[in-house]
Amino acid sequence: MAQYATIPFRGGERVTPSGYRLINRMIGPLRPQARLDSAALIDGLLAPSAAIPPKYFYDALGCALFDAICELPEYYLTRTERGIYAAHRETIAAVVGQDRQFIDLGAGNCAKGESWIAALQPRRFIAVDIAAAAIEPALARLAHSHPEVEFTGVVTDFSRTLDIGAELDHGAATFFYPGSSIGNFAPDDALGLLSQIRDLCFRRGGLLIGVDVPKDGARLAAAYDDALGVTAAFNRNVLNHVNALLGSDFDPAAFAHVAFYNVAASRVEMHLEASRAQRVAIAGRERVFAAGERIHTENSYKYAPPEFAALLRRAGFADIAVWQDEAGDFAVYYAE
Ligand code: AVJ
Repeated sequence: MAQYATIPFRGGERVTPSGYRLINRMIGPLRPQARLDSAALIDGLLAPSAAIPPKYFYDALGCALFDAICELPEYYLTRTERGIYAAHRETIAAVVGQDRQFIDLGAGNCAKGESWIAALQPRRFIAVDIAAAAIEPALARLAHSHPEVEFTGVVTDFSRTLDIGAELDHGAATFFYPGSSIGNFAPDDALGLLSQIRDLCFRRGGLLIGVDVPKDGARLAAAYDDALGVTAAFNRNVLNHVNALLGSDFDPAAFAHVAFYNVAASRVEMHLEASRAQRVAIAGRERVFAAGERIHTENSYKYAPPEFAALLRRAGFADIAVWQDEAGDFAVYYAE
């Protein structure tokens, strides 16, 4: 059974100007499974081809570095998606519908979700993220500037299961999954997550999702290996986070950032490459890295619109609308 620890956050219970009682709250972590998770993390590090799941990027510094990545000239994703929303705000809002519960998946700083509040007028805003440190201050800010909306923060790792059903009410729901975060899942796992979202939409509702599109490999590589080295720092910082979680002694400076577009798999891959041979102590074991050996830290899958629409249909969605920027660099879908 899910365990719930309810942490009150700024706002608590309050009465809105129009007399509604709203309860703002933080819930989670759902399914605390720290033991299971660190066992999987250790297995991944000790495996012949070492890997770290990308969810470990997002400690406090990782969240700050990701926010910086979104401002980089090379990282076209965030600003292109924002441009699509700005250009089609009214049309999208008419298709999505107002007065719903709005579930912001992987909400982070909630900036993209907040940009929809005025147009969609959600009754409830539920921010779901693995990083409490990111959503808690964001929700405190939003609760202050949007007194008519009830805010809930749910801290959970939905990379395996999206078990947020208990936090939803019976009204129609709009799921929001922006930023091409779905790209972190291999296609089969993406289908699994989309199917779970589809199951939670059964009482009327839909999914508004932003997904990156395959393009020139050099542009993609630059987006994930910027001139300032912010993405390199973001990638290396995962080792600081792992050290904090496991007590391991990775030296982030001894690993180089590697990012490239794997055309055959239609994904950008990020790796950390050992600059020299080294030994790392991990949970009472020793992992020897040869010079040039890599730790795989992220896949970021890209989908052409017909492919992604087909994936949505396989997940059980029927009506699918797509909006793109003029260059076709990014795509936004609403699926019911
Ligand atoms: C948050 C997973 C969408 O894959 O583009 C950014 C993460 N990694 N730069 C992405 C990321 C390197 C980002 N997602």
